Amino acid sequence: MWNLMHFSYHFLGVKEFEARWIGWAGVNVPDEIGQKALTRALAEKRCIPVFLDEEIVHQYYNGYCNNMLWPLFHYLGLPQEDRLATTRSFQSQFAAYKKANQMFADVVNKHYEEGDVVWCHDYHLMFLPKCLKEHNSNMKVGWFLHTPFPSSEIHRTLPSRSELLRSVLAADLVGFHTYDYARHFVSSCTRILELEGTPEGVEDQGRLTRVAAFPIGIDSDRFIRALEAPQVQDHIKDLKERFAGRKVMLGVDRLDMIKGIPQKILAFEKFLEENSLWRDKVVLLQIAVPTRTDVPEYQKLTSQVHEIVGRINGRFGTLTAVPIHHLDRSLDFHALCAVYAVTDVALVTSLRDGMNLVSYEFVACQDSKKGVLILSEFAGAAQSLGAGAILVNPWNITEVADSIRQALTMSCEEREKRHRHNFTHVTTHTAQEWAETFVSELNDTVIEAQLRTRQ
Ligand code: ADQ
Repeated sequence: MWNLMHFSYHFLGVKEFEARWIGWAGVNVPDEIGQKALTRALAEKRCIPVFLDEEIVHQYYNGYCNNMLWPLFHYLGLPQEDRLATTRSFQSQFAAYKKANQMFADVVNKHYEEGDVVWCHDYHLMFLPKCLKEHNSNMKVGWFLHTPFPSSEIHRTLPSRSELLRSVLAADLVGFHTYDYARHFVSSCTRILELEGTPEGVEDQGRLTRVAAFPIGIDSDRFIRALEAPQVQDHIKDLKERFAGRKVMLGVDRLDMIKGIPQKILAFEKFLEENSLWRDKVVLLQIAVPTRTDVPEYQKLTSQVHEIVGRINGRFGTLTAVPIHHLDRSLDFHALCAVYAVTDVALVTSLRDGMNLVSYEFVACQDSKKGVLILSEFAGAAQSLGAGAILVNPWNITEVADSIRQALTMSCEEREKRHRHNFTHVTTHTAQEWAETFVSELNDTVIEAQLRTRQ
């Protein structure tokens, strides 16, 4: 889990990171001997584990993070049956959230060396900047959100709305994928906390927290290089044989409510309904890696997707072929690159998504084929890849079905033009550049406490 990065940052003419990672190991290790062994094993990878017990994980990670903040930040209401229960358990879950964040802070403080900068990641750690600054006001602290930050009208429904905003504002630099998310955050601070928003960020009694957009990217070279690897070429050959004579459409998602997988499959059904000539000429590969499998809402989603896929395959399948291949698992890196490379049309229909890196990975693997990207207007990526993609409202399955037809019949020139735009973006706005820009801006912030010492 990517919870926190803890950097020693050296500026030696060439920028390079010497990073240490601090994060929850994702497993319960109750005994001290086990904890010591895991700590030693992870040290080689420069990772430092935080140990959370089962009850904290239940209340903090499954509860407050994934049952409260995750749906709220993606504009998805709580499920009807969970509403009252969540309202009742809010206090204990928020207490666990703060406790867990303090446990992260204790580990950071133990390993912190003067000159380090600390980069906190995501909605799991909104309370961390405050914990760190209370312990050491000279520490440079950044916080980055990987999800959308919702409109202030949504954020103000959170019982802990003010406390969370104030904790994040303790950071020196606060980053989001898009300007919209940054703007929503600043509006929440001005409306809920009555602070002053400035073009640089948010000001509270003379102290400025800088707020800005830092759109993430991928390591595009890694994908482009992988396409030359023999294993990937073998996979490509197999897939081409397997789907010869049919256009390949692709969805790659974590099986999560926000990814709009049922909506995507229903749109594909509508396309098949309305375009009978395409029925045996197109196949949809939906690769959905299960996540948060112990959360009932995710179990329901899995059953719902299986039911829809079964119905459509029963309806449009033949003795020799089915229109949808649905896999409930992840693919290894080489297989994933091969699938991206043979795809004619990628379908990203997130109902909301901070950025969506699948769309970037698809574009990186498409320099020979120049396939079409159909992309939700509610994914952060719509702001960077919108000019090359076909943008859709994923809630409107008629519109998505029409865009599938448009993509499948698009001229080579048009595909080339759109692909060129996106490929240039993906290969120039990389993950490395994203990290360097954030850390360099964080380094450049001047901490109020240091200013006072200089005066
Ligand atoms: P995610 O919600 O996980 O990330 P995304 O950005 O699409 O979404 O990244 C998913 C990653 O998992 C990709 O690298 C993809 O290749 C991989 N993946 C997904 N399904 C897979 C499968 N079936 N098999 C193999 N690999 C699979 C969160 C936010 C996003 C934001 C990122 C980064 O929700 O909005 O873009 O963080 O900030």
